[in-house]
Amino acid sequence: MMSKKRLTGVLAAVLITSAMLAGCSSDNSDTNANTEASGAGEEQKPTYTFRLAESHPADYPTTLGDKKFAELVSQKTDGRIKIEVFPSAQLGEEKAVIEQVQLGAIEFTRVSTGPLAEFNQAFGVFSLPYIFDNEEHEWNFLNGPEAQKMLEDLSDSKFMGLAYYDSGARSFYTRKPVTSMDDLKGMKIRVIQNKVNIDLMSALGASATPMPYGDVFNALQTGVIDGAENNWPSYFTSKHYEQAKHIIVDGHQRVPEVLMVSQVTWDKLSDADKQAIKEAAVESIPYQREQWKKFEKDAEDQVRAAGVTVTEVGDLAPWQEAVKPMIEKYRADYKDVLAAIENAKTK
Ligand code: GTR
Repeated sequence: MMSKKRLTGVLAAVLITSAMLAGCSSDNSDTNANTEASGAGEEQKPTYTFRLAESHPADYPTTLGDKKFAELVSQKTDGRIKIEVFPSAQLGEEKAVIEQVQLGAIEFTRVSTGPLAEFNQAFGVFSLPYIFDNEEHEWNFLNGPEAQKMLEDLSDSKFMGLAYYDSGARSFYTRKPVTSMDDLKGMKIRVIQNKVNIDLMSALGASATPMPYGDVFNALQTGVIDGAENNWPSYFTSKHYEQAKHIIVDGHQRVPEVLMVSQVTWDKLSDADKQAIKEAAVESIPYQREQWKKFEKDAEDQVRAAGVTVTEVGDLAPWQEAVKPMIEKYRADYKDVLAAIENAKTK
């Protein structure tokens, strides 16, 4: 008789396989239909319907980028490759989605490089604080060869990185007023789960509480955490600003987003289809960045209008000083990439 453990394993394998087939099965029938319609002898190109998991709502700038990407893929493949965008974490929270993409059960996703760092250590560099001076510095680096190679090297973790998307800068927001770095001491701050974030919070004297994004609103409401951190658009759309009404704008991290595809899916595609998908991803970037700019401003205006207390940090030097030792701790791991980031500084 099969042991319970083994049976669970088999069931899991069956579920995964059927999920993978679900992504492509209708495609085979489409392909067959095409073959019949166009007659024998002509080379048939397969059709596909893929899913793209997105944690943000339908009108959020990353979701708009995803949709633009899907539209361009469809255009470039004469409608043969259809990518359906599932917003609002319908397919799960980021970490669970990344696992599913690794297995090929979900084909595409847009995720933050924050949770991705637990799957591909190189991406942890983006969680190091104050490494980018501003948006221009960040994008100089993202468009350069080292950051592009990181996308390709995602294949070591069973993904193919297609493009970076903008995500602005993250700042702290809390239930109780915080107007200086010292006020954060002893507070429980929700972070995206990764090693670097945990060290960052200790460096600031706070304690890191990792949890999925979708749980943060309740945790703020019930006081399980004292605060969290994010960019203006997420602070706004998640409604965290209703519970954590004090924001201190230190912009500690610029953690870009990544559009990526499962290696399992990627390996099934023809070179021409891979090319079309890559091009579509790259062409969707300017649109996403434009949407980001608009929405970021709008989100900030809206939370200010809602009466949130905003403290601008005039002098970042004490913050940067406080995190220096933790950055040094990671220097050996990220030596080359940190040098490339330094070189990408705009004069
Ligand atoms: C947002 C990011 C999400 C998610 C979230 C979080 O800025 O776009 O993908 O990572 O932060 O804090 O979990």
